[in-house]
Amino acid sequence: MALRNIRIDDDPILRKVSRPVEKLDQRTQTLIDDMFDTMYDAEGVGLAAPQVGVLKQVVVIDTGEEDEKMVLINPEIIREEGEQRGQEGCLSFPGKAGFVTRPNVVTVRALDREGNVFEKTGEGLLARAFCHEIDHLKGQVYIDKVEEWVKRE
Ligand code: GNR
Ligand code: NI
Repeated sequence: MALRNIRIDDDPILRKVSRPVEKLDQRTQTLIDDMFDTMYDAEGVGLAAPQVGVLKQVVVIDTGEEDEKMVLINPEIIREEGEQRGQEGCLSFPGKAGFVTRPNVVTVRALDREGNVFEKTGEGLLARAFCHEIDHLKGQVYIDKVEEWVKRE
């Protein structure tokens, strides 16, 4: 169990583009384990490597729905369908939430932690998480896509 520091707010690393993983070495496996530990500790449903300061295309997701503990390496969105408008938050922007429109159904192609290619279709929150995390790998953050901020007292 090892926690990594989550980069927040104006940390410039959050705006940088991540590089594809070329070989799934021990460093990457440890990164994945630490990302799960960090995500569960912070009670997030997903985490992208740049959020812990590593500019590699690695994402972990666990929405708490049926497909638990997903690892996505070098992910790409290959299909999008429909539209959903819903609330989004980000561990890198604590204390904020806003409404963002996303596709309602999203299919990704990625490598799992063993390096096997897989495709996965998600709907609702999982589709939203796919979009949110893949945006992180491109240096894009949800705060630039918010249509309406959620008011907090
Ligand atoms: O914990 C998180 N919740 C969330 C809610 C709606 C849409 C996306 C997310 S991802 C976020 C964790 C995070 O910051 N991942 O990058
Ligand atoms: Ni985020």
